[in-house]
Amino acid sequence: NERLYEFIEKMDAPQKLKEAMLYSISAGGKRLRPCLMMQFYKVLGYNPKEILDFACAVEMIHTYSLIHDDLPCMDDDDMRRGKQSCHIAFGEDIALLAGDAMLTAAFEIASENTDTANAVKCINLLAKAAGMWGMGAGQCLDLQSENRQISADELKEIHKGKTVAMIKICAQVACAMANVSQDVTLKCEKYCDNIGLAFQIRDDVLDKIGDEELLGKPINSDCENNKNTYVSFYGLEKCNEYVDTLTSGAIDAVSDFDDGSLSKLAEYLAKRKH
Ligand code: GRG
Repeated sequence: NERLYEFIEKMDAPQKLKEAMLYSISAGGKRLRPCLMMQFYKVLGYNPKEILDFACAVEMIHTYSLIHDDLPCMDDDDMRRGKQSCHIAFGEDIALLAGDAMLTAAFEIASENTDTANAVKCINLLAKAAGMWGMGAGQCLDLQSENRQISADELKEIHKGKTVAMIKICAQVACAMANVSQDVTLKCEKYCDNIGLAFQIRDDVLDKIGDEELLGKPINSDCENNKNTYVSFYGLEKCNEYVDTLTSGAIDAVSDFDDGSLSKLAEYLAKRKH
């Protein structure tokens, strides 16, 4: 948190834009992605502080995506994490720019103090995960799927981009920076594929039966927006089973080298309430 706030505060940017960025970055996010990236690096035997700037970059990209996702032309959500969405608090124009600024700042911080070939590779991987090989493509597919029936494969493709890519990048950066073998990288990626999909399914479950106060937003919004969700596809019971199967698969994937923290995190996410 300190590094994120310090980086934004010292920017030579218009005050309003900085306020909007700080508002969203400090609005109570769980910090799952940066924690996951740093934890992977630690499990692989390194000091997590060494990749703090990459961890901040991934959180900035995540925050940008949420600011833009809430805009009227996207999901049109007034509330996020129990507070007004960025565009409600600052206006659509400033929110759009705050999102843009956060995305570009992510690449600024990722390239700060990084001059190794591995670091350059990580910046490339981050760009791919955020853009057309990942989240950006998933968001577009999601928009195009509204108000029509899609297949199970299409649903998975949407979330592979929208949600899983930004979780998987955490493993990819940690593995690249730790210089581990292809075998270990694949195992870490499998862990992320599994917890990433489980995370989305749990998100859909919480949108149906979650506690609005804990979630900080109204439930049933997917249904009201005519969205295809895992719950509308498979029903609650099957979704819970699917989350458990994916969680076990994640834990198995990293069992050779996990110190227990990765399995604990996977189990926590499967039962999360917000
Ligand atoms: C076209 C390049 C391009 C980008 C589009 C708007 C957008 C960018 C992407 C939206 C992606 C999106 C909203 C994915 C949802 C992922 C998800 C389940 C987010 C919730 O994550 P949490 O629970 O959030 O970790 P907190 O609040 O804890 O930070």
